[in-house]
Amino acid sequence: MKVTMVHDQQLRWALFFGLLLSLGIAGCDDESDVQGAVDTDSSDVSDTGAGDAERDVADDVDAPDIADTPDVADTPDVADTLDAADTPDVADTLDAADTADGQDIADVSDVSDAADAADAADTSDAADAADLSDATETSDGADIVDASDVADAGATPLQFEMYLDDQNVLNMRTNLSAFPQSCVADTIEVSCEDLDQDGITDAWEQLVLERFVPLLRFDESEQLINDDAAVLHAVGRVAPLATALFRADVYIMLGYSRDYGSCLGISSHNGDSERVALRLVDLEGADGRHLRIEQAYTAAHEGSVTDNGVVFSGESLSELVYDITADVTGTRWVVFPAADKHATHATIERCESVSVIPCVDEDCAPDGVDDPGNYDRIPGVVNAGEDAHRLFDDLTGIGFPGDFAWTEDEFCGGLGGSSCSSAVREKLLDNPFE
Ligand SMILES: [Ca+2]
Ligand SMILES: [Ca+2]
Ligand SMILES: [Ca+2]
Ligand SMILES: [Ca+2]
Repeated sequence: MKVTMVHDQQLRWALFFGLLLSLGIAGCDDESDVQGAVDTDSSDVSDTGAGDAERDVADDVDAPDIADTPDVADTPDVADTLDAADTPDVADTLDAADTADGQDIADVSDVSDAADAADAADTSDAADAADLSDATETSDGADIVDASDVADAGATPLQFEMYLDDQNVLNMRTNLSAFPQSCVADTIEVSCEDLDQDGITDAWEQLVLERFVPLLRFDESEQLINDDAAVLHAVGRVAPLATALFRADVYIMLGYSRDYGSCLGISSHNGDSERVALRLVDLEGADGRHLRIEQAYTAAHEGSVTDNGVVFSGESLSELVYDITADVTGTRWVVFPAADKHATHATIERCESVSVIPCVDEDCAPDGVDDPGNYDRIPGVVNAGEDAHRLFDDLTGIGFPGDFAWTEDEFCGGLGGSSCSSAVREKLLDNPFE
């Protein structure tokens, strides 16, 4: 199928560039034309799909939902509405609106407020875990209102904090251990289950996915912005590494219902599986409670001759872009998907410097618009688990009916068809750091 598709695309491009040449437009050598034309998202499709159904067993087990139960009795959640407009540490001011909470006002180090603020922005299940941090006001012993969270009593609320260190690298601190035994011993108010059986707590995996999934800052010409039918959702995988220091690799497939193509849509296709990946390290060597980005990968035309994927590590990590205002969690990684094609770039400069050749060039970031915030998206993200023990496979629930996380079939963005994009599983399994 790949061969057929490439031929089709080459034919289309040949026709297209024949048109360009006939119009007297020069400056592109044939080789790069073809390179640009071969859509990199194409995938080998050899899987018949057999066996997928039986592996769907875990689909209904949505681990982080377990955390929902205590939330029901968590009446002070109402205060989250007030926290919604907050950037993290400013949130304490809003605690003043939490009537009995006056003593919190001066507490500028209240980590849990960052978590409260996060609740408003979250749409996915991990947010429910974060909701538990409503009870974390226990860190402010004087917090009377949150004492009403007695329904949650007996366990320690989940806490986390995202921040940049002095080298402009993103860190996360949390009281949730990556290891189930510690999770249980610490009586953190989340499920300590490890249903994908990789040795680390699934709630920790979900927390990591939710907080490290990047904000996507789109170009002003990006078609999905005004496409009501567009679906954007991420599928992730978190896998621990066996190293002296605690490390984990985070794979995040950025799923789009469509690649709109470049040059009048000539290379468009259903389904667009892009991705980023991170290697996180616990510099304290402990158990994932103080994570720092050690390496980052942004994929662009992955696996093609025009592969512009970049691995950032060491000093180059400081190139990564963050936003401390667009997201109420405080600090979030920002990447720049190329207009309509969605190749993911770490910086605007890297995107715009891909090429100056028409139809191969790429454009990023909203320029000259009145409402740049309208071009920001933070995708929801589900944890696919591990191949041998899948947590999420059928992607219908996130807007991609007919697509699966773990199949070898190509990803068609819920729209069906053929000549779509690389299988999601490739994005979850291929390690860009090794
Ligand atoms: Ca796990
Ligand atoms: Ca995992
Ligand atoms: Ca694409
Ligand atoms: Ca732009």
